[in-house]
Amino acid sequence: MDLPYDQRGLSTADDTAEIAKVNPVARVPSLLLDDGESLIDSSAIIDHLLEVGDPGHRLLPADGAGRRAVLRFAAIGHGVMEKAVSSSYERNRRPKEKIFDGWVNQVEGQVTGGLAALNDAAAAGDWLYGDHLTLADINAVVAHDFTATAVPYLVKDNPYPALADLSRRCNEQAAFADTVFKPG
Ligand SMILES: N[C@@H](CCC(=O)N[C@@H](CS)C(=O)NCC(=O)O)C(=O)O
Repeated sequence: MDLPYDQRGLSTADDTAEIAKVNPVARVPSLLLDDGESLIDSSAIIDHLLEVGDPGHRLLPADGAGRRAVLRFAAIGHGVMEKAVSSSYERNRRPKEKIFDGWVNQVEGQVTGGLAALNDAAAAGDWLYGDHLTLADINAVVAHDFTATAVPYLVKDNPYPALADLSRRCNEQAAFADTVFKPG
């Protein structure tokens, strides 16, 4: 959207007090507006950014079946990311002997269920909805790419080829490529 912003990388494990200053439940992402208002949860942040940056409703139809379809795909992508985070926490934030494989399998099944649904939709056409990129594609690509970072073995051997291809096409654009996480 070409909206200017500054990004601060804070860790939910180490910077809890700092994050809690803008979000009482100490989670990221949070967006601080210029007047100090804080928006919390990516859905509320996206809602605001679309209002400001997409007045023509190109990324999310204003109403009707199109809006519902895009929000449904976006929610699947969002769910995939939440469950990939859950898997990562279960495996990485517990002492080894307290990791419960049954729970890891459960949440990873939710990740792969969501990715499979997005892959089926990606296989049906150039874009998940309509004839151009929407929030549905953005969330699907971010979900795919985030899974590749947080739970890489779930996307090993290219099990979601249409989704991977959508990701490849989108990442040819700077708007996607510039957001790739670079551990620093
Ligand atoms: N529904 C939230 C989920 C965000 C999320 O999972 N954030 C993690 C990122 S590591 C977090 O804040 N974890 C710390 C916690 O949940 O306590 C959103 O979309 O913003």
